[in-house]
Amino acid sequence: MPSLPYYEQRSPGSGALPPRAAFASSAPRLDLGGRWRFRLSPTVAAAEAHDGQAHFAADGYDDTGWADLTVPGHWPLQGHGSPAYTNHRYPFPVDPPRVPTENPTGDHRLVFDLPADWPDSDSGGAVLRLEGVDSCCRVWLGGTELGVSRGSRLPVEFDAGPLLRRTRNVLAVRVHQWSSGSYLEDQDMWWLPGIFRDVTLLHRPAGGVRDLSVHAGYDHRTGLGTLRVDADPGGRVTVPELGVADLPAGQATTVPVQPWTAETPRLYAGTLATGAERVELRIGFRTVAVADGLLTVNGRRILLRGVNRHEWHPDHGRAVPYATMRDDLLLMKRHNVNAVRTSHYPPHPAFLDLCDELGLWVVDECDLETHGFADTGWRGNPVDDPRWTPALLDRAARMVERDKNHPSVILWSLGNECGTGRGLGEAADHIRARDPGRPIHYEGDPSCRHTDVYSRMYASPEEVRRIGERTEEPLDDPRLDARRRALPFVLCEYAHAMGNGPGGLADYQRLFETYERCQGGFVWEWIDHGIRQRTPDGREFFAYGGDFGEELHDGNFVCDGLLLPDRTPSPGLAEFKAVVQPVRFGGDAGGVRITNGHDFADLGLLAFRWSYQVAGETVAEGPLAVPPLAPGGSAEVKLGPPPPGALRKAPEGEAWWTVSAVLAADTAWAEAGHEVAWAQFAASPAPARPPLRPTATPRRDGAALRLGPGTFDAADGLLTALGGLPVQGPRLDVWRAPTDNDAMVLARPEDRLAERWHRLGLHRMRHRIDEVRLVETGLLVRTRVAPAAADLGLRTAYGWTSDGVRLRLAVEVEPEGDWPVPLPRLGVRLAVPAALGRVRWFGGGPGEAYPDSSRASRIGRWESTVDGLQTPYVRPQENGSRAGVRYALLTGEAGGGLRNSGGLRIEGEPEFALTARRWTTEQLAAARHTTDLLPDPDWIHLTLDHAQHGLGSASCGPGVLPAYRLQAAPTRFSLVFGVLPGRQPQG
Ligand code: IPT
Repeated sequence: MPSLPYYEQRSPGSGALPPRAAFASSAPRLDLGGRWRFRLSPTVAAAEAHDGQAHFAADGYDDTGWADLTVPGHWPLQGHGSPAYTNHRYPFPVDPPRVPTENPTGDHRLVFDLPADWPDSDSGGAVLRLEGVDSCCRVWLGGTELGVSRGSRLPVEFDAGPLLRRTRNVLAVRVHQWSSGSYLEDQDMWWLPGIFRDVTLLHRPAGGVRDLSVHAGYDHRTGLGTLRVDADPGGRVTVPELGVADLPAGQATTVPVQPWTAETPRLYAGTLATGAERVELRIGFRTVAVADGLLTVNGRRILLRGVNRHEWHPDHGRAVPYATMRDDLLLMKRHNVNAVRTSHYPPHPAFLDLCDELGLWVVDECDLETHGFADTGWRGNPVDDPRWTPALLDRAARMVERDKNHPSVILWSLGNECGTGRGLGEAADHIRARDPGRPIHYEGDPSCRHTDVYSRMYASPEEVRRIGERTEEPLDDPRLDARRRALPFVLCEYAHAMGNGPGGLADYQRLFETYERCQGGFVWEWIDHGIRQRTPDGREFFAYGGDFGEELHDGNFVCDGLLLPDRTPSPGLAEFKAVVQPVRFGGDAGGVRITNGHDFADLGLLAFRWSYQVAGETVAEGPLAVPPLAPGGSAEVKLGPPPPGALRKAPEGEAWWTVSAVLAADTAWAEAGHEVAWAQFAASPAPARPPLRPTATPRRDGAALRLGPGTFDAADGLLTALGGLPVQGPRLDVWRAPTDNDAMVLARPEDRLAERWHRLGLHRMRHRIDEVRLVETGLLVRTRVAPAAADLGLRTAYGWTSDGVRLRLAVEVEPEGDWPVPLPRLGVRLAVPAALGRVRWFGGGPGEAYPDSSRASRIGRWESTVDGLQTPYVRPQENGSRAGVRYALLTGEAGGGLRNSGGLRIEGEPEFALTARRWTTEQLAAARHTTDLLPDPDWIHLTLDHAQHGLGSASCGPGVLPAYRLQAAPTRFSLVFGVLPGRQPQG
């Protein structure tokens, strides 16, 4: 067989300069991003056939027939070819290192002049730096080949000096979508080829800095920092703030410093100067260690409140604009995220600069994943085949060399989901030798033989507890077992945030705060990778796997983040923020115990406030004196007595204290007043409402029954009107549009709830009317609610009473038969006129809440619209439920015409959960994209729930924990309906 073409060779590439640190310097640089010329060929042969005529790298080549393309960018997102999504299956036959003949090949071309002030060639050379090309590139400058590179999310530099001209430099880059490197880059994400990160030309002055390593340790016992900058070829270091002047490279100095931590990201600006170049240093002093079984920074255990971040932008894919990277970090900081795992490749280098600056712990992960070999029994796995080891070492080196000077990076990760193999050991040895100052992470090898932390993904809370107690299942090898049992533990992925969820965050957090070995984790994942598209009539939606006609794909599994694709925080992020908040509130209204949950910062950066609400209205508020507690410290603070004005109001409604911690001063990531943490304490319960007195008597009126303001259909007992409002329903409802966490086929069989619900027929329950009877005090409707082909059912009685003004509905549910699955929900649904689009309620808000995701919901008076209550999960599913609702008012939106009534009032006895939509549950369940949901012109569909089943995170991980399951059981609940008076006609 002939030797393999360059793009199928296992080697890292050819022609590249040795890897080195990313740094900013005084030497001129030229950003080559912008409009390039572009030609796509369906195969490598087709691209090369073009070269037969005239090579596209040559000066004078006529590219007028080519398209324009923005670089950095992916060509499939600019109208050439299309994206494709698979989770771990390779979208081509597994025959390493061979790739398909259909190998989209993009030829890129740029002609550029040097700026007038670019130094002459006798003052030095130049390198061409490509920060990221997916997946294999071959590069020419001025018609001469510079080399070939693989390693999509890693930089490569070529010596450009000898080829540079003042004008008309022709840069030509041939990019192949598939290469041997594709086998090493099987991350769960879109396959998106292209030059997707910056391309720059760097002047390299003679006598300039080739590379440098900043060593800045911190000794927490002495408060001293030790700085040493190793540089090739040398130079002198100056850090004015520390009084360090002209320290020779390679020499250490020890000075008092403020340490760098994610909470206190103290950076010292400095320079490294040679005669020819000045390099900017941003020095953060910190020491990372694994000591006594704990991962420590500056001598203290840290708790990771992390997220996994893929690079994603709904229009630009992984070519993420700088402003977007910054927005990501601001959003993280504002939601109490303190750590990022750069899943599953080193991020754009500027992202790490921002992490240094704003303060995040970073697990920097190598661009390496061979997950698809799991589908072929791991046969031929590159990480266990020495022929691939040079490529593995090349990737490790390019990551470590580029990112070694970032204080934010505290762990190196060898990669993700590669199974096990010797190559990983060699990569770990290489990294350890090069940088002993950072522990090593890798999840895929349970023996932990190459790593310094024990890492797992999606372990259940029960298993995490055992690990916390160091009583986990032993490994077969006692020596490895003893070693692993002594390691600190992190969950590199947990709480799969796909669609509505994750549920159960608080249950994990409790473990992290109980067991010192459990040092937190990283939610999977930060953002949904939806691609922005439009319907033919111009409505925007987000596409996922399968939407581009892929023959193999994994659907919407690519949308499993805490942000929707346009970076709108999902309710899951609000939940995360509340669950991990770094200030803890315990006790009760009589005495609140406040604990500083930071690892390093005292509470001096926060200001505390209290407020007192009666029936959701704030009647008094003020500052709360809290001592500037050290990390871990706590103090009891007295609230109250309730302010005098409040007492007068108290009889009208339940009262709550709200305590909150806000930023005392502006920070780099939020303004003073930004709320970091809060809690509520009940001050007085809701005053007992007098029960509705059933004074109205029912009467028959032709085919209708009348009771107080209600008109019912005598045949089925359903309400048809309330006062002047047409109504349909209410009747028992147990169905919800399955969430991704309900529906995922990857889940364990017992957690595949949607499948089990469908099999039982919960989506097609029938209501048999057994009796519609007028009784002295009202109306009684007996029914049996059950699906075809099953002998189980829910005997359901509706008892209606009225005081002449309002209607009370008491529902009694009696399950019959053996219910093998939890119910999705238990409530009633009804339809009310479409004009009732404005919603006000007193209860949990402002966002949605479910039994195992309710920490972000606080008791108050809230207002929204029916449209505003919806969470547009990329694949439509159950959403938007407001929990703990004491009462809700539905009225006309401004301008919405309601003829006979002002609206509807629904009261809980004492509470219910409210969903209101412009479509039915069945329509919601059938929709594949948000644009499939078309508003019903006539009706708003309400579900008033007594209870819902939890969310869990079974789309990849544990299902709903027992405490949040909704088992069918005898249940009674009641609601009171009233009509709001309409506006009186004028004149
Ligand atoms: C895990 C992967 O590491 C991650 O990339 C993502 O695919 C996630 O699953 C699910 O969204 S691997 C899985 C076998 C747990």
